Amino acid sequence: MNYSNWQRKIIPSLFFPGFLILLMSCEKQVRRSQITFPVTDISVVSLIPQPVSVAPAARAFGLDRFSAVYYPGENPGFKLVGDYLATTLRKRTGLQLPANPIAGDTVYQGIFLQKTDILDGEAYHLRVLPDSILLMAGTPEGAFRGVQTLRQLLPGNSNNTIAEHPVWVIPGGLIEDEPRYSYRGAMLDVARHFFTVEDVKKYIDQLAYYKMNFLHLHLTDDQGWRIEIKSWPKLTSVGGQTEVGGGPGGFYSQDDYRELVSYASRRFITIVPEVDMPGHTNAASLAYPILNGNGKTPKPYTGTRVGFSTLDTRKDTVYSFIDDVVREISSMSPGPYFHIGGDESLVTKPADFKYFIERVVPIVQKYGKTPVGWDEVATATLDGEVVAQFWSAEENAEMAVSQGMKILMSPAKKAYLDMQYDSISRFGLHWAAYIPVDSAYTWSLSSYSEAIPPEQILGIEAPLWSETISNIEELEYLAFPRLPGYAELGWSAPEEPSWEEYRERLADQFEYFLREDIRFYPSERIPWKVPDSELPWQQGME
Ligand code: TNX
Repeated sequence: MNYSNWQRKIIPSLFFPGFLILLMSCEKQVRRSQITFPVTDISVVSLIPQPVSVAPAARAFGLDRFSAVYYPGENPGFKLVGDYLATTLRKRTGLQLPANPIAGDTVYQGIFLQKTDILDGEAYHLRVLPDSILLMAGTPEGAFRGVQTLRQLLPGNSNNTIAEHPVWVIPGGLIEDEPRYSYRGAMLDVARHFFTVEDVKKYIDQLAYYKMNFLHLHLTDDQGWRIEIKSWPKLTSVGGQTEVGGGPGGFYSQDDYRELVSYASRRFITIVPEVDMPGHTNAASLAYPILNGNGKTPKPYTGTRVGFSTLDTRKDTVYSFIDDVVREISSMSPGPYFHIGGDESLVTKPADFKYFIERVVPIVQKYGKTPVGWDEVATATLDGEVVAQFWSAEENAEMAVSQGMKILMSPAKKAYLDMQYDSISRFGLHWAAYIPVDSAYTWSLSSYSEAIPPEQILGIEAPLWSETISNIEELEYLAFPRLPGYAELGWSAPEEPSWEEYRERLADQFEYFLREDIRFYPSERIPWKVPDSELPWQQGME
C-alpha cells in the first residue's frame, strides 16, 4: 500500500504539462537541462517544528540525478553536515548525490551549504531557487537544523512524468528560522528496562528529525545500574543484571557509551548523563553494600515502587564513590551538563538530603560540568550555576527561581511521555494525568506556572520512564505522536498553540513514521488521511 499519494500537496499541479517550461541553460557549466517547475507553495508543506518564517516563491527546485551537495571544504563541521545530508537524501531517493567541497567557480545544480557571519548558533536560512538550494548558517549546528527542514520539504515520492528521469520537487521560497529555547530534549530511562545501543540510536535519529538537541539518559536506578565504571566494576557486573519484571537487564560498556555520545554529536545532540542519587540507588548498594550505611545487603529490586533506597549521606566513602563515578562519566561526556537526580529520596532525612546535594554539586562542578537535578535539589542552598528540572512541585520551582537557577520544564501533567494517552491505551502510567496528544501540545513553557518566570526557563524536556516498556516498539508507542509536539513547544514556542492547525501537520508525519518504521500510537484525535482500517499496527497494539 502506498500511503504517500494522499499526502502530496504539489504533485497534482505537476501533471499539467502546460505548466512546464523547459529551459536549456547555456550559461557557465550547467550539467543538465534546467527545468522550471510550476508554482508550488512551500508554506503549505507540513513542517514540525514550524519555522519562524516561510515565504513562498514561484518556482521550485528539482532534485534529480544531476544534483549534488556542496559544502565549504575548509570547515570540517560543514563537511560533516554535507555528508550527512547527502547520505540521508541518497537513502531516501536512491540518487547518487555526491557531496563535494565548493571549488572554483564551476556552477552545478545543487544544494549548497554556506557559512555566513550574519547567523549564529542554531539559526539558518534555507533558500530554494529553481537551480539551487542555499542553506546558510553560522555554524555546522545551524546547518544541521536546516537540513532537517529540507528533509521535511522533500516530497514522499519522485515525480516521474516531468522529465525522463525521477525528479523530487522541492517548492521554492525562503525559510528563516531559529529556536526560541536553547534546550529541547528528551529523557530515556534505561534503568527500569535496559535499551540497546541500537534502540537508542534509532531514538536519537528521531529526535534529530524534529530538531531536538539534548538526550538525557537516566542511567541508574533501583532496578539497575547501566554504565560501566572501571573503578567500581560490580556496579555493572552485579548492579547491571536486573530490571523491572525480572528480565536480564544490561549495561553500556564505556565504549558503548562513547559510541552513543559520538553518534548523538554527529546529529548535534548532546547526551546528558544522569546518576540518580541519593535515592533510587538500590542497584548501587546491591553491588557495594557499604554505600547504603544500614549494614545490610539489599535484595535485587525488580518492582516499580520508588523512594525506598538511599545512600549514606554522612560517609566519606560515598563521596569518593561519587567522585569516581562523576569523573569517569564526565571524561566521556563532552556536553555541559551532569544530572545528579535528587528525586523522591523519601527515606533520606531532609537535612541529610540538603547536606548531600550541597556536597555533590561541587564535585560535579570540579569536573567542569553544570549540575542538573530534579526539582527537589532546589531545597538545598546552591552556589554557581545549577539547573532545576521542574517535574512536579511548584514550591521547589519557587525555591529554584529564588536562587536564580535556570529551570528545565518537564511538568509531569503535560510533558511525561510515560503517561498513558487514555485509560485504555496499552503502555504507560497515569499517576500525573492521562495525556492525549492534544493535551501534550496545547500549553506553553512560559505560561505554565506563575512561579516560573519566562526568562529563567532553559527549555523543555520530555521524560520517558520505562517501568512499562522494554523495547523500541513500546518506546515509540509512547513517544509518537507526542514527541514532535514537545519539539515544537521548545523550538517555535507558540504562545497559544492551536490544536486545530497543528493536528493537520501532525497527521502529515504519517509518511515519515511509516518510512522509518516508527510504531506510533494511531490516536483517533489526529485526522490521519487514511481510513482507520489502513492504519498500521492498529490491531497489534490495541
Ligand atoms: C516519578 S519523575 C519519578 C520516576 C518514575 C516516574 C514514573 C521523577 C523525577 N521520578 O522515578 O519513573 O515518576 O512516571
